[in-house]
Amino acid sequence: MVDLEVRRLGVTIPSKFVQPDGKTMYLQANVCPCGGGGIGTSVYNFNLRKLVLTPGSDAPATELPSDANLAAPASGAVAISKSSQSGSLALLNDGVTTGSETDSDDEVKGASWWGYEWPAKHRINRVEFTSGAVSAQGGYFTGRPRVQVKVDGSWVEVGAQSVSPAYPGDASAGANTTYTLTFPTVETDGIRVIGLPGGTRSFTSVAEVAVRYVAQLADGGFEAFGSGKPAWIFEGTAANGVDRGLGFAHSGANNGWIRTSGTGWSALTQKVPVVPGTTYKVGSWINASAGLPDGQGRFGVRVGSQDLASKTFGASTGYVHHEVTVTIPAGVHEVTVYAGFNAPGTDTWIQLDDFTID
Ligand SMILES: [Ca+2]
Ligand SMILES: [Ca+2]
Repeated sequence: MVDLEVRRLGVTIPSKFVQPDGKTMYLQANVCPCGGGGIGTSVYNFNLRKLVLTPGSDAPATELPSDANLAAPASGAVAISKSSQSGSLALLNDGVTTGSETDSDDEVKGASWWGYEWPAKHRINRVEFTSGAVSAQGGYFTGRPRVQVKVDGSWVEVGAQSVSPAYPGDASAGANTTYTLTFPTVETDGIRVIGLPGGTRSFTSVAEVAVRYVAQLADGGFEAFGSGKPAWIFEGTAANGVDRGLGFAHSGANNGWIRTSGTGWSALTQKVPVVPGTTYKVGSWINASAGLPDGQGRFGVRVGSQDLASKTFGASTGYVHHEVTVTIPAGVHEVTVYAGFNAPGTDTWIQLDDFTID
């Protein structure tokens, strides 16, 4: 469980140094002084790096939503990066958001990344990335960093990602600044924040990367990016989608929509992790067309097909805020937030935006 940059010479794991547990050993590698790796020297060195192997497990993830950092050292998380200027990534998960490590390595890199691999799978829906030092030479991403997870050994972009605050994509991203990336729950044994490094020396910096599985709604404002699975699921037979930059949003550029001339129930839904016994306020903004009869729109929270709390609505002349308060029953760790309507058989639509859970 270690990310090795093996562009080195004479890579060996000498059996002399394999420890009695059979899992702890030392990796020996050299870099040619003529290649820039040994400035001020003219000889190869004997360089050992400790290597600890942990057998992997394919067992399903078991954690429930909490505020715990799943990348804390006790989790067995192994920090990974493109490069490490100091040679140690211990700063990534020491719980301290000051300090700085960089992947400055005199290479014009196509990508920089900071993250973790674990010997077992975890449920994850939030990454808090804190930058390190920033200068004109580097320390920031050009454009927006993205979250990728390991799927069957390959890195795959996570869908429906949101970042808060917005990432500027230049040096104004700032030093020791935390950006929270949220997305629908994924189950994985590897995660990283990746992007194009900026600055005249092409590198990024980091002070901390925290990984969590929390009670949260993903892409409540329909502004998310990422090519993977969407946050919202549609149920029913109506036409539906996302308006992008059409001026119909409650806030931002985008909103969800459902429209039909038919009949029957149609809704957007999302499964949301929750903590039993906790009381949540769940909100949405919905604009319903003139054709929607009173009481035929419904916004709420359910477990399976059982409503925990809901509120009906009809036609409106603009966005209306709907909110329900729900206390999660014992033993329930996931609820479904939904908003939709029973269609009257004439052209009817709703626009949806800014779902929240607090
Ligand atoms: Ca740290
Ligand atoms: Ca929006």
